[in-house]
Amino acid sequence: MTQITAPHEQISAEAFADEIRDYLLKGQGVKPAEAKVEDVYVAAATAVRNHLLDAWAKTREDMVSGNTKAVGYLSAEFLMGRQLRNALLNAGLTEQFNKAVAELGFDPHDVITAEPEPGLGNGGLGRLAACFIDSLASIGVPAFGYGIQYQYGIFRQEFDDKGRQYERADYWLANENPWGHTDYNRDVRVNFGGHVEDNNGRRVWNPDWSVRAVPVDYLVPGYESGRVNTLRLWTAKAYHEIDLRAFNRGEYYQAVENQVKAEDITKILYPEDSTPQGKSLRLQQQYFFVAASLHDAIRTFYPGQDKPDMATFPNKITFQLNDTHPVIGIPELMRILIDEYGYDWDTAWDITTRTFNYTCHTLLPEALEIWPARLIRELLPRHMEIIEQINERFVSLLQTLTDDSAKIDRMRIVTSGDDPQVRMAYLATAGGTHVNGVAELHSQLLKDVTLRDFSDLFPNKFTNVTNGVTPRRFVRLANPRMSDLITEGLGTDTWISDLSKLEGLVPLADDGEFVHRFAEVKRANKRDFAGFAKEHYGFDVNPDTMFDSMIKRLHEYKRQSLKILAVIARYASLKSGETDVNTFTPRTVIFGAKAAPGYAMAKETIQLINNVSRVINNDPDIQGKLNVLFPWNYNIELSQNLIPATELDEQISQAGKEASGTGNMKFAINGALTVGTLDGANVEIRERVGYENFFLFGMTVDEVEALYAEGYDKGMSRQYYENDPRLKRAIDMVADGTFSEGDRSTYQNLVNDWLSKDYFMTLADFGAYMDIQSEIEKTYADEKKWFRMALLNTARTGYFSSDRSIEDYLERVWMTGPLPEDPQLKAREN
Ligand code: B1H
Repeated sequence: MTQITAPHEQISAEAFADEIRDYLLKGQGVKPAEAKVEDVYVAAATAVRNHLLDAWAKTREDMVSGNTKAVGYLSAEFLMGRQLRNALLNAGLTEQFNKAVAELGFDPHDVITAEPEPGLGNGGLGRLAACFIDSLASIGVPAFGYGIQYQYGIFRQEFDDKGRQYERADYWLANENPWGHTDYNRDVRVNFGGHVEDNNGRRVWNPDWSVRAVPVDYLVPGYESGRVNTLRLWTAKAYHEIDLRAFNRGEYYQAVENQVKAEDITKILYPEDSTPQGKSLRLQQQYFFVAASLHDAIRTFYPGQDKPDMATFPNKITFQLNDTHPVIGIPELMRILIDEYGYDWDTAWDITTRTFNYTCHTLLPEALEIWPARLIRELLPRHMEIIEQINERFVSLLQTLTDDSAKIDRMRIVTSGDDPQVRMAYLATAGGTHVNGVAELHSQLLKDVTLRDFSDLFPNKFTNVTNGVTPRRFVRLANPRMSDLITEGLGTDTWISDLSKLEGLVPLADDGEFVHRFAEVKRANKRDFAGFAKEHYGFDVNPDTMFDSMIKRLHEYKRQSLKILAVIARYASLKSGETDVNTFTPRTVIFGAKAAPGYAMAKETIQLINNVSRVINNDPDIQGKLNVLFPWNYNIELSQNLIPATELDEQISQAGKEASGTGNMKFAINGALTVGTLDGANVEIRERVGYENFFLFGMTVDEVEALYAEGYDKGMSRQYYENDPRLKRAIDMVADGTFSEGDRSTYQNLVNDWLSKDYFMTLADFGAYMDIQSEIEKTYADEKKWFRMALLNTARTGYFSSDRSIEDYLERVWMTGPLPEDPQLKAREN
């Protein structure tokens, strides 16, 4: 097979060291002997970035001059993680870097970890965007990621002495940022407010304030593709930063009011995962980045043209709406086409609907963004007019398709009544060509439930693209030992760009020696994690225990409380002697989770986990056989350290609530076994790894529905509590102050909820969960069997590469593909 690799791979370690020295002096103004590790990080990042610039310019040029439609991935979040190691890998410069840095007297690992982690996302949705742009570049598809450079990313989580979460600002830009290039010369004016006037039948928007959108460009190098795409994150600046007259009057705050108002727009990431708040500032953020991006795409593809032929726009670029956050782009493109370029409505609508596609990431009704029309009108009066017109025409269209007036009413984009609301998911569905869910089950439920009326009338709009994760970051970089073993087993490393090749490991599951080495890799990774946990958190971790992890945002539907109740139940049975401490399978249970700052129930759960940890870890009766760890501030770095060391992965959401999950994929590929419900992508993971290699438990979507129909959340959960002594004992311990130094009020909300509502059916699934945990322990006792199953998980989950997701988008949604290969790039035979 021929692989394309970038020409710069030829550079020697000595030459790379010279470049670093050069940037140390020219950039940082220091000689190597004076350099701090932070200086070396900046200089090395600059060096690797500079190696990518030619390919970056060439990729842009080929994109604009060629006939390959580009992809614009519009996303309010890109959770990138640290860049240096990834850039080195994709540019083929890792070896040179390691040697060069050592030559300069530094430890490569220290240089890598000097980089602050950019946390410009909440969780899965933002990380998915980061995986997708890596895959787009690796496949060689011309693409832009468009988003926001928040000055403060997701908050830094800390715990107080009571185990409660508190949040600190994440000022990731406190030091030099060698990756982002602020391009002041390609700024865009973004307008807000004001009113709309009629001028001889033409609508004219007179805004009353504007903000300067300045792009910060990040290079997105493909893995051995020689292609480098752009992640363009916008930052907000004021046009008039200071009011000198106010300043001279001594009104210092008023003097900078304008600057504050503008810069506030990109100040901070909203930390809500799945429950968006209908706040004006959030709408400002959304419009700000989407308007700047659309404008940027038009000027990129029609350089120097005042009246471009916008009918060709959908052939130049296709925009993917990552959830509803960028959906205001639909009326914005309509406004540009009609008001600025003079197209008639129908032509504009045709262009617009062919330009956008929409990915929905949820099933929770509260996660679907709904904006009060009043708020949109105040900030974007012309857009609200356009949305109303879209709605009217859409309702007329529906009237030609159905006589069912109740259905038409349910499908309105703008609801009727005194305080009309705009349903952004409906606007996205009506205003684009395709709508996709993120796993098979999720896409099916979108059609059957969430967007059922739409799927009845427009069945061809709907499709599925199952999520994926990048094998570069989450296998090759996170798990070098396993990567080497895979390469040895397959006799090639081409699996890194074609993960389906992992299938070739299947026969090795019957090779005892290979399975043994696979187990050795896991053990070594566990020891590494123990070291990491000691260094960063001060935890004492026993690597001779089963590593059982649950890492994800804290949300009731994900059911961290099911896990912690099971831990408490196990603790109680160890305490009472029902379970023998000496024969029990020792476990280290690891949680990582941030709670939205205003989500009280989630915060109480965090407090409970921390206190269960404190009590159990310090109980001499348990002899260290059961440990609960809760490393704070779960982020990409922690995930890259923990996932390769994990043996059991918990994916235990209530069926029908997790759209996909992507952590589940990262764990399975890295040889952890999953205990999970039939939810999200778990369903497909189980299909692929084989039912016998997955620990399934719990109710199905249909069973959940049936139980709601019986009135479960109207008080039935109490029966489960009364009927299962293990469950009763665990909940009683939470209620009686065992984990709150005797205070019975600490977990009152949790306990009351479990016993009166329990909407996500934690209690109803508890018995099945305890049973499967016993089975897991039995299996774990048979080490050969366990690691054979684990190897089969790795071998059969190549499908969950984000490269495959992107191929599916290309074929089902975007109708485009890679750029023709660049003859300037060197071909490497494999
Ligand atoms: C997902 C979100 C989300 N779904 C609102 N929805 C947000 C919604 O800032 N907000 O308001 C932020 C994020 N995130 C996740 O997307 C799903 O829960 C996962 O199941 C899925 O794997 C992931 C990627 O598709």
